[in-house]
Amino acid sequence: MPSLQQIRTALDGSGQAHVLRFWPELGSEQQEEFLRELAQLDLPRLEEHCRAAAEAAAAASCAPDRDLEPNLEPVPPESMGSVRRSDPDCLAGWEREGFLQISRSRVAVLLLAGGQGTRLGVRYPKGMFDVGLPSGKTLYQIQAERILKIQQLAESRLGSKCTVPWYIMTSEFTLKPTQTFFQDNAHFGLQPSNIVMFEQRMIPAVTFDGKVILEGKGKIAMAPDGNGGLYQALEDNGVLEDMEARGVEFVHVYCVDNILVKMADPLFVGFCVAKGADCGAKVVEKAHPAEPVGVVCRVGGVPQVVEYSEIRPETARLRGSAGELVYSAGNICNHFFTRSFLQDVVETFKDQLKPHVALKKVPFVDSCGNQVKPSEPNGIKMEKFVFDVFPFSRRLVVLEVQREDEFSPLKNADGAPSDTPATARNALLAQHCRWAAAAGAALLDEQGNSIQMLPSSSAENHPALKYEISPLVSYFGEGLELLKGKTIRTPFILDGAAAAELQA
Ligand code: UD2
Repeated sequence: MPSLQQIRTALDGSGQAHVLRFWPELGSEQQEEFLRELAQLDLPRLEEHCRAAAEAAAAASCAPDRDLEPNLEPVPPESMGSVRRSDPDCLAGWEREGFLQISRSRVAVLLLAGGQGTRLGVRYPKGMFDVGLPSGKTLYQIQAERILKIQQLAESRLGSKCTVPWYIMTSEFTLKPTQTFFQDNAHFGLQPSNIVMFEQRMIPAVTFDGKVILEGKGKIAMAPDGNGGLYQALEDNGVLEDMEARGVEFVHVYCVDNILVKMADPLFVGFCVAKGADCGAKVVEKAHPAEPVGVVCRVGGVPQVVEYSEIRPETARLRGSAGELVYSAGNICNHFFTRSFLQDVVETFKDQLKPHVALKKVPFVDSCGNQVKPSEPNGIKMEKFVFDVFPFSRRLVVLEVQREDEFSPLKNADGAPSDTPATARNALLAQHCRWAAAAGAALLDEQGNSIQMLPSSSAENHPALKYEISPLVSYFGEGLELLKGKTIRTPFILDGAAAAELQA
């Protein structure tokens, strides 16, 4: 670890001497802790980071990139697949391919869970959030159980025991609580050795004039380096070597907050493998032009995602002759990568990823040592995005899936108009009712009235349904023959015990 003197010299040399302004006021324990934090900074590159942040913020002022828009085109049809428009044989073929790869233990899932969940407003990792399902399951538990189930399905289809390792990228904010939560819950039945948690880097927030922000007298305002920090984190933590040792060839990367995420989705994996792709993205048709999802498209002929914060509203609103949005391929942060592509990114491309600028309200201590909570943005956070490697892909494919089956993210606290605990919960419960109805069950609400579920019924039609199917019973609606001809009154949880009772 560098000494205080070495750190002081480096800070002085990069125009950041103010960072140690309150050093003499700190107690010895605080000094020790601060020193440890400072030692983790990338001091040789600090000056460049601060200057780049200030310049990028000044240039962009968060306005969209003017050069981007004239070169924008939708994804060409030959790179697209669609669950809705493909014939059942074709879908079954992709799914078979995916199951084959899973059964050979060649597929891993990788969770991006380093975010701070600021919009949701909780002080613990989002994966630990309980959206209020009848079972009380958290997002982490649902995801763990889907892994258990997909392993089991692949085993029973192909007769070979297999593992889907779960890689979880955390940050300084989320690593410890996530580890403790998994331990306290016996890893939700998964083998602890098949869960690999690793940490992404943190970088300092900077003022508009390029100064590192002090959050406390002995604390720098640090933030994770964005979900595109993944590639540096893969290298820092030897994750690709771990994948290679396990024989993993394909990685399904996803974000923590989509309650409907299909872990290691055999159809998506099989689609990407069958198309010989090195990168894949799942999309849903955008709900409306301002929906906060990136748009998968091409820029100057190269595949890319243009993030919702960076597309001009007038471009997002463009419509084709039939009234459809021209840029409708809404990114749901569900990606496929081959391990060899990730290896190329880590070895060759990752330093070419350009950070994106976000202007944020960052609490700080002023020069007199007073704590200030700004009401206007005062700081710059630089983030890399996970999909910014798409331009390096040799073959990127895009699979459009059905929103009501696969996408309901938890972003905001209850009370917000969208993407809340209530909308996530209702989306899952409505899906489970559709599965039960499709399997031939008659459903009654709490008053005993019959519920009519159509294949297209959504949470909005039936907000109060409380019929939940454990992922340990069904991964995506399969295996529910036991419900045929049964009448079920909600609230009801179909778990292993209830399934055994129904079959008795
Ligand atoms: C993400 C996508 C957006 C759209 C939307 C759908 C990115 C950059 N944007 O936007 O295009 O697909 O999701 O829901 O992917 N995370 C980290 N480390 C970080 C920051 C974030 O691991 O430093 C994780 C975070 O925990 C979450 C995921 O990345 O699982 C997405 O982060 P977000 O919720 O901030 O992304 P959002 O909604 O702005």
